[in-house]
Amino acid sequence: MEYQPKKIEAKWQKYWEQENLFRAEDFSKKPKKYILVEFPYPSGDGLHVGHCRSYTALDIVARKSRMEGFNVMYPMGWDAFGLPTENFAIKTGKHPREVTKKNTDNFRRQMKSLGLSFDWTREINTTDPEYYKWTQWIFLQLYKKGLAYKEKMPINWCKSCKIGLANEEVVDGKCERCGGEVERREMEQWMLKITAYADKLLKGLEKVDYPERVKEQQKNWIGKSEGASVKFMVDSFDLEVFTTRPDTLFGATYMVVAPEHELIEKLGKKIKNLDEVKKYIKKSQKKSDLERTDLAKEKTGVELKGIKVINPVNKKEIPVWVADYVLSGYGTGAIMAVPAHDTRDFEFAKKYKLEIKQVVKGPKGSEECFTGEGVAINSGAYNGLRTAEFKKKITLWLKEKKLGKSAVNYKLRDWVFSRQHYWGEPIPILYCEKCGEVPVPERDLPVKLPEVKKYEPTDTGESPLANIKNWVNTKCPKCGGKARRETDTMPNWAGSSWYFLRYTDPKNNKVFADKKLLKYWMPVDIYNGGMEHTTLHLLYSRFWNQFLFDEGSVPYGEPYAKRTSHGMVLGEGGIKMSKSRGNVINPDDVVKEHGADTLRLYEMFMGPFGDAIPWDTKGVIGVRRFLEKVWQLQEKILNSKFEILNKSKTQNSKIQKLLHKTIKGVTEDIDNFKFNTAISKMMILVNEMTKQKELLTTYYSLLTILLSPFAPHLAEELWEKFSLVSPPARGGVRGGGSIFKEKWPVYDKNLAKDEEIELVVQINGKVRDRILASADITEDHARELAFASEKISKYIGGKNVKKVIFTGKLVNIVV
Ligand code: ANZ
Ligand code: ZN
Repeated sequence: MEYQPKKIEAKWQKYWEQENLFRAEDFSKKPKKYILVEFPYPSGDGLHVGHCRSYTALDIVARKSRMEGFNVMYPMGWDAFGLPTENFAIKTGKHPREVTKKNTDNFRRQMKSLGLSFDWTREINTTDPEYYKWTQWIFLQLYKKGLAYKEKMPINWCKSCKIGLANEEVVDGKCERCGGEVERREMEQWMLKITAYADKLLKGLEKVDYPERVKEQQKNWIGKSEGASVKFMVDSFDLEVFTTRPDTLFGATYMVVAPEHELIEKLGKKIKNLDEVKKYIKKSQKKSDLERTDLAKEKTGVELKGIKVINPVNKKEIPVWVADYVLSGYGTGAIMAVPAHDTRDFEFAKKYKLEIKQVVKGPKGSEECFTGEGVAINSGAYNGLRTAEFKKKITLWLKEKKLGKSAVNYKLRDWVFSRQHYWGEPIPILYCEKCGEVPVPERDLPVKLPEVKKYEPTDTGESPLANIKNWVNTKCPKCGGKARRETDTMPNWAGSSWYFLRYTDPKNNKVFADKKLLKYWMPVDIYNGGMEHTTLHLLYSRFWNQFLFDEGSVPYGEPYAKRTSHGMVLGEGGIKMSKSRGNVINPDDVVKEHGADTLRLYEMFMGPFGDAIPWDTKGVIGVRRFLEKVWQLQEKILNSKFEILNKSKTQNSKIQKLLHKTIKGVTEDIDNFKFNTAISKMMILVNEMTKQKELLTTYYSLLTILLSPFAPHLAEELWEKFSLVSPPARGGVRGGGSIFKEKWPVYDKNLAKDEEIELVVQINGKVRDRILASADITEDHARELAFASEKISKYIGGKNVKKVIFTGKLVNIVV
């Protein structure tokens, strides 16, 4: 009897589809569970084994949840706008729509071949006009509330992609997509005011169940800083700075302005070394923000000769420098430098021999540049105050004297929302010769992408849409006069910012989703995705959902109740999988050779779910053997055709106990996303079963159910074969047909309990202590317990331990 995954898998995939087994039912009486994985960008390369890891894990959770009585929604769709498809279209002349169709067909085929239990009736595609109509609609709502606006922005311009990149799309000064060089360019861009939601996005984190590292990253990304703004006087000009440490004002020995700061132009005539300053500014404009703030890089700057400012607390004159470690886009673009207590200023002051004045006393042995909190010194009347109190007092004083006030700053920037590309959602705005900027009326949505012959972006930086005159030129909905369409499209983050809402009501053409359905299905109960999406997609989509909540369009402020994250699947040897390295594992090949169940099980067994793990072909084979072992257990059932409970009772009691322990373990492990240990527990059980001469069908059926979320095809096949001859797993009536209509087994507490023994501890053969321990205690653990005993350590005293003997129930220590 041979295990033939190919035959089995095709059979059951067909059956599940025919039976519509995984359809989520709107308004079912059962409790709902909305399980979501990040939908993929359907690239031409097909599914990555990294995708499979995420989808399989949540498939396990979905299948188990259904068996536990939940009405599960586990949907899938395509985040299909994006550059690779457009670039491919440019190369081949094929329409991005065709390319997308081909790629999504391939992705869908691959997912089905893995036996993933998606509800395919809810499939969505962000490039479908019926979908992006609503993406445009949400944009219009943001626009009406002043949260979408146009601004001239220095943007990161990728020369080879000819596209403006958001800061987060620039990695190490290079384009995230093509690795090409990025320069700064000023361009009019659509912006979304995510900064207006900074506080809400922070607050919302308190209510959700996200991993601590995800919360931490979002908090840091939002980067809320509380401090004060302070005015320093230069001539008639106020130089305003933002500081988190107003208590160090007495230690400000110089000022720094960013190269872009208006002061330089305003006071240009007074700057004696203006040429030198201008040269410096030019040089620093070539650097990215990242390079400029890189702590490891040496700081540079030039003094603005001839200019002095006055420190408002002690009326002392101090010099002003321009240096690019101060960013124009943060705070006020100027700082007071306190070299004694700020590392960057310290480094700079050392280099240029500027005054360093200590104003905070730290604990004994503090570093030369002490950045912590302490007690004020050299600060006039404030001496002796602790940092927190000093901050409060000086902020009050600044306010009284109209020299400053308390201030809050965020690292978070508004979201650059324009792309000069074809394959994205057109931004639904018109420019009328008379009325100016006019939003497209909602009744005219969607603004569909026109057919074009060429997808190349233009060299002027305009979108290829700009060349399609009969699309661009249109009538103004307000006055009927001549108008032009906006030719920028949305970034590929747009469609994914609300797709979780659309799944609840994917075909609605009156609203983006029905309110009652949103109320029933939302929030997403578990959302799994990559850590790399923490600060972009996860934050963007929380922003849109919170905005729609404020608009009364969705019922809950936070879209995701719980977030989980899978680790990357690396290439063999631990390096990243990539085409150029030739180490990409194609899931199709693994399915062909070993079957989908092996691939699924392997990806879950490879290591802890959250860790990055290298692919290991030997591990795949090991898992395949395990499935074969499970398959072979059938023979033991055939032996026990005349299953008489009494007869089998004694010989199976060990199995029975282990089985209940395994049910408990697997149930808890799945709940805790410990898929690898769930599998090892099943492996232990199967090993024990293999040792038996015969096996009760009841026990085999229970094993089959436990394994079913992991290896669903094999489980269905075995279930079909054996559940008929066996009494139903829990003594009830058979669900009929699929194993996935069965109930998830409940363990017997008494049977699942670890049996305890009295571990006898001897010293030189004499019993000195007895310790309660688990019956299957390991040697290491037994030794640990023995040496931790107070009685024993008293007997050992300072003596040398020569030998430790362990027999399972006894530890003998020879001294
Ligand atoms: C004086 C001072 C003394 C500062 C001290 C710190 C420590 P976060 O937490 O990042 O908000 N800063 C302000 N604007 C800046 C800009 N545009 N570019 C670079 N640095 C800037 O840090 C705020 C602190 O970073 C501010 O507080 C300022 O330095 C600096 F012992 O002011 B501090
Ligand atoms: Zn008009």
